[in-house]
Amino acid sequence: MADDVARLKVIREKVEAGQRLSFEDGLAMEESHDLFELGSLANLVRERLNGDLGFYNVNTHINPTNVCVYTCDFCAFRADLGEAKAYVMDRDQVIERARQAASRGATEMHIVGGLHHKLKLDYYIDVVRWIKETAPEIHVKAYTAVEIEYFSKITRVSTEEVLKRLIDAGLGSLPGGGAEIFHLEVREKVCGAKASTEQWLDVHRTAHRLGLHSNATMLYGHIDRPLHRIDHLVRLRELQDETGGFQTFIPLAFHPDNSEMSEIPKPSGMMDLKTMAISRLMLDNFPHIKAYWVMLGLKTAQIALSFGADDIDGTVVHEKIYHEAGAETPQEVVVDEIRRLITEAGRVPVERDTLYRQVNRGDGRWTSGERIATPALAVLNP
Ligand code: V47
Ligand code: SF4
Repeated sequence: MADDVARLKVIREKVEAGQRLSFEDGLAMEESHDLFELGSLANLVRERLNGDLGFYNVNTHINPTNVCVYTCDFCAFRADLGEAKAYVMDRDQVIERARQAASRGATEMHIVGGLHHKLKLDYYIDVVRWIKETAPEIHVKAYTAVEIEYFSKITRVSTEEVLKRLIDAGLGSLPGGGAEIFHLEVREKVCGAKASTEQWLDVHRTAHRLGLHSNATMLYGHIDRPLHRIDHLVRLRELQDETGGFQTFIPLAFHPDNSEMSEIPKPSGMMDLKTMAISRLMLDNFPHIKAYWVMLGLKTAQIALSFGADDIDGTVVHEKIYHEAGAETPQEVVVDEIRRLITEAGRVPVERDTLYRQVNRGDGRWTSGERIATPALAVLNP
């Protein structure tokens, strides 16, 4: 206990001085039970970077197919070819989704899906094109690094070329999925067949070089241990030092239902908030940390706004990945409810677009304004 207090005191001094925390500091925070001190430190960094702002967006999810060649242990979403629940969306269905999204005033469509045994890269490119042709104003945040790597493998063209073809079709940025846990001890066990850690990082490096922004995630609360999580965060921090292309980090809480790891309990509230705080503290060069309410639940996501998070994602519609794994959150939360939760948490609600520009609404139309700056990043990482 005395040790814990002494170690957190040193960590506080570093955080107050704007110094980078080490791998060992990360492990010390993982070992600590002082949730309030960790939260207070994370809040300090959160307010330094994003003041009192609480971001949200108006978005929709689309999962073009659930058929997947891979069999990640944690996944309740995937289906085999020919299985009853297997589906592939056709052009009309995608266009209908884009129309619905546009009529709801969505600024973003988030695409993620399975890696189908037979579909060609052209299908995945068409999905982006169909959306942009239907709703050119909507930002398409599409395909995880795992998907990009798979497209490259099946077409035998480089990931750079795959990204360029998607950009030509209207791709705006990459979501953060597929990162899971980078450490080999875990990755090999839970999702060994898909893109490796190096491949995941390299797709993001390439995307950043091509001018795309991207997000990053970490799937925690299954067989991962403190060492694996800190290793994951440090690897992301290193790539961000190199490229500066990441916008947001999203810790994803494991949902066990209907997965191969259904015997593992859901992460506790303590673990959710600790992981949020430690992520904010270790990822000093990431502008934003997202408390994805769909997986955390609205109540924890709201509290997370005081434990390092500055964003609670959007009015997500048609989310399948978590709901098939047992998420009990509603499919859509209306804007008024999101704003109320943010305000009640003592933050100022700001609707952002995918690239963190303030969204202005009026007469049923919306426009993006200026990018919202996080000036303290420049001070922390000159
Ligand atoms: O990569 C799959 C995860 C991810 C389960 O970039 C599971 O803004 C928990 O990455 N329990 C896809 N997690 C979703 C994703 C995401 C979500 C929200 C916002 C953004 C963003 C990205 O979902 C997968 C995997 O890590 N996942 N199954 C499960 N049972
Ligand atoms: Fe396939 Fe993604 Fe599910 Fe893994 S997590 S089985 S890659 S759909």
